[in-house]
Amino acid sequence: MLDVKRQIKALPDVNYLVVGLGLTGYSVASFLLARGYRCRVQDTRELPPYLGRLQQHFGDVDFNPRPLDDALIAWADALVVSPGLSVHTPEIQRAVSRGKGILGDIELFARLAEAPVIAITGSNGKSTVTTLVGEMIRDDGRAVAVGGNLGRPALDLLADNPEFFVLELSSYQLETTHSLRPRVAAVLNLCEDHLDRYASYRDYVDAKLRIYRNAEICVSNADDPPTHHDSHDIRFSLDPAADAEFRLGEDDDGHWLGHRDEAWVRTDELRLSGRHNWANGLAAMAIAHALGIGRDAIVDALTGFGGIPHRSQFVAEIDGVEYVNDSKATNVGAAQASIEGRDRPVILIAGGLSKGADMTVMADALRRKVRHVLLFGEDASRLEAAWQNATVIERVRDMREAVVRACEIAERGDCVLLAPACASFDMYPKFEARGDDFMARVRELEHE
Ligand code: UMA
Ligand code: ADP
Repeated sequence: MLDVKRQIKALPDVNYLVVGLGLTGYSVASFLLARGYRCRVQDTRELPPYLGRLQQHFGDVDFNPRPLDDALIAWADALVVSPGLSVHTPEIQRAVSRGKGILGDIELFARLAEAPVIAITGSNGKSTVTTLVGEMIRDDGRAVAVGGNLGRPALDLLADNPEFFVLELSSYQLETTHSLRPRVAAVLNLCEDHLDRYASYRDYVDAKLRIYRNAEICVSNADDPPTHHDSHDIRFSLDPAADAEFRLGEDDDGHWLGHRDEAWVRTDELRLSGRHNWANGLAAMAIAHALGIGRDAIVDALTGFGGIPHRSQFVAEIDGVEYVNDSKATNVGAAQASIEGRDRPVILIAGGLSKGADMTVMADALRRKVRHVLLFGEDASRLEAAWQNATVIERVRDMREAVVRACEIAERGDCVLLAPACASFDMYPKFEARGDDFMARVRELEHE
């Protein structure tokens, strides 16, 4: 049994059915069981990833490896649904029609959190901006807990009792959240993603924009109007001429990121590469400034931050060819930004599950910057059809063949970039495993 000394605010004393036993389900079930709430757990999988660990901590857990049926729904007062499951499934809709509460881990967190919450969403850049804001707060000497869709699940952060919580939130998590009142809420950008789960792009955007409900301060992207909330938003922009509080500036020496006309940091002082990361830097500056974090801490964090693994991660330079792992570029917007961010001609490795997105929007970037595309994975033929007139396309079997072919094709001065524009689940358990595979294959080249 976990030792929970500090009693965090109480939740209603009702029957909780934890739906799904991945990382979120584990965090919710542990939280509830450790505090003595009545809790049952359901998952369609016989052996979901966190069952063993839950049993190890709590002994005889009431685990139900079967579909969400009427008996379970009848027992429950509230269903705490994992983000990987759509609330639009007939089973969950049956629970809704029976008056059961449907919530997610972020909803439980929102009811319990006592410190201000900074909530960050968007199609891309969430993890980078969330991590950067955490670093800025830390560099200002304040206690901060960072997590959500990235790293530690939100409920695990409560025990830290910090001065600020910084949460990365996905559209899935926002759908089941009602009580969040963020001190600052940010939507970084919007592009097509997760259309395998939403009936329309509008539904996906609406789920993201829920983050602004009851927020004290809203931060949006001046260059991406669908992210806007209202005229009181604090905005950031990559357009030097924009009327944005935090913006990119330009002078004879190059570019800078700053507040209105004040240059705070020159882009050549940043360790992060690519214009998309300038936008991420500006977003983090806007959020931290809104919280009252000092300029020195903001600038120190920006210049010290080397990025997160699997996001435009430099792997090696072999015979004048650079190899970059951007396995986290799992949608069209991310892959496009990743390609645009390279200053060399690109040999692109892409493919996987395209999640119903329109792949043709990337054709222009491919035409301008990509010499050759190596494609594999379940939706390779969809991508090939969308990109066939843009550049040279070649199909390969797997990552090993992709890296070997890329090495044969690449010329000194090129960049071999893994930016798949797709999810990895057709061939890997997660995007990190795909990135690790790429890096391992590149290391094999180094030893040849
Ligand atoms: N599943 C079943 N049967 C079940 C329950 C789940 O087959 O009964 C499947 C789901 O369909 C899904 C998988 O199990 O394919 C995992 O689902 P989950 O909800 O259990 O996932 P968690 O392990 O809890 O991880 C989730 C987030 N995953 C998703 O939203 C899909 C993680 O984000 C997040 O880090 C974690 O909670 C902690 O908050 C990952 C992600 O891919 C990185 N997020 C998407 C993204 O960033 O684009 C939204
Ligand atoms: P998320 O958590 O939203 O997936 P990450 O910070 O992990 O975002 O970045 C994932 C990938 O998205 C990066 O590797 C890069 O390819 C792309 N990306 C990052 N920031 C941006 C941005 N501001 N605009 C477009 N694409 C971006």
